[in-house]
Amino acid sequence: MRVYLDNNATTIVDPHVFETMEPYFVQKYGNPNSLHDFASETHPAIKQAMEKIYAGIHAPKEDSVVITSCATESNNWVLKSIYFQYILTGRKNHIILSEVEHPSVIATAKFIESMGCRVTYLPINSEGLIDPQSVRDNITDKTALVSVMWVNNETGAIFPVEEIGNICAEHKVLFHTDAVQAVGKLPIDVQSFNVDYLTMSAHKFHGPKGVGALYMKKGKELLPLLHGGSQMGGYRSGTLNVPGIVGMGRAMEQAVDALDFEMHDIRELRDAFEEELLKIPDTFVVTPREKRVANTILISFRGIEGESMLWDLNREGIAASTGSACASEDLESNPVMEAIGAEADLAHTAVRFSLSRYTTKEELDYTLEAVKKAVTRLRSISSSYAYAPEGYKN
Ligand code: 7TS
Repeated sequence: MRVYLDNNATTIVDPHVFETMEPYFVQKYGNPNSLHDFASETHPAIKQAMEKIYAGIHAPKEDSVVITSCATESNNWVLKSIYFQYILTGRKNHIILSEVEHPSVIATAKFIESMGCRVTYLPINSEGLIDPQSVRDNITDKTALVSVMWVNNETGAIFPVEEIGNICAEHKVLFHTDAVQAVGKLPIDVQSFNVDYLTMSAHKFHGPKGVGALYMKKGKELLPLLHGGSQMGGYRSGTLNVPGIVGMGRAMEQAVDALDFEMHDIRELRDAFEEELLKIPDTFVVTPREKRVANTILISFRGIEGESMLWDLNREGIAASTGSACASEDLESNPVMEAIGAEADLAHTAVRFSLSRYTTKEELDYTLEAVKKAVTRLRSISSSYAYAPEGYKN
């Protein structure tokens, strides 16, 4: 059996999405900006796809949704443009983020920090959550931007973006949220709370890789990301990725349609699986279930390196993760485990299982047995587990 439980890293392309994209490679391949029928026959599909993306986040027509190549690009754009518009010009000198943002936000913040911007990294508490009050406490009249993700990719924790957005509005500070892990898992309505910029990525909700987007509120426009032609309103020039846009639109539509299923049926599957995992002695999960999206489990198995567990599971055909794939090659401990202050030996024990609407109970039953087998094998050879003091093991 092959089981894919790394859906926070990427998802399978929904076959309907693939079908919708297919004609735009070999049949309708015109450049949408050209002046002939090869071009104009792509226009209805692009228009429809953009309407679906707007509808999926309830964006009003006057606001912009700019298609990018990925969430990393959207996140880089927001922070770097804010640097050019507000920091470099001396109007402001400060931005605020959570300390567990995706590396595409953290690394960009470090870069603009090296160029003279002050950056505050807000801590998370022992449940992996953010206190909105900490945003209020750190805002000054020189703060240009607050950037806090909607859902954490490691734990699945839902951050209080509504409260944070309102605090930003009160203080006239711009607010960006990386909603990559929220699309398709929570209802998104950019008109229901204060948000100026919102990042998305199609491959996290059964769309194609290489297509992302940035929502941008009217009146809060960033500088153009790529100068050139007039594509994407001049904000991101370059020939449109027609199949990608068409695919993202269809994926967004399906994500909205499947939302109830994701929020309820997947939650039931996840909860039952998690309860069984937690019956294994010396295991724990950071964020309480009701404060998480329905698909994610970040679980620690005391005495077992996360990478060893992945190795054993992979041999059984099961794909899981120790955290963000973007950071997993350097064998660093999970950033969230570090941020909550987990002891060094525990910080390396986290394993992330992330489900999707394609996950079945049979796959989870199979995975549970494989995890139990791996725990027995790995603990029998674990020096840290074997030498644990009395009372250390329940
Ligand atoms: N933001 C968040 C919250 C993410 O989870 C990711 C990818 C990105 C941005 C980057 O997205 P991309 O479109 O540029 O690829 N996160 C993960 C992960 O958790 N494991 O692998 C990739």
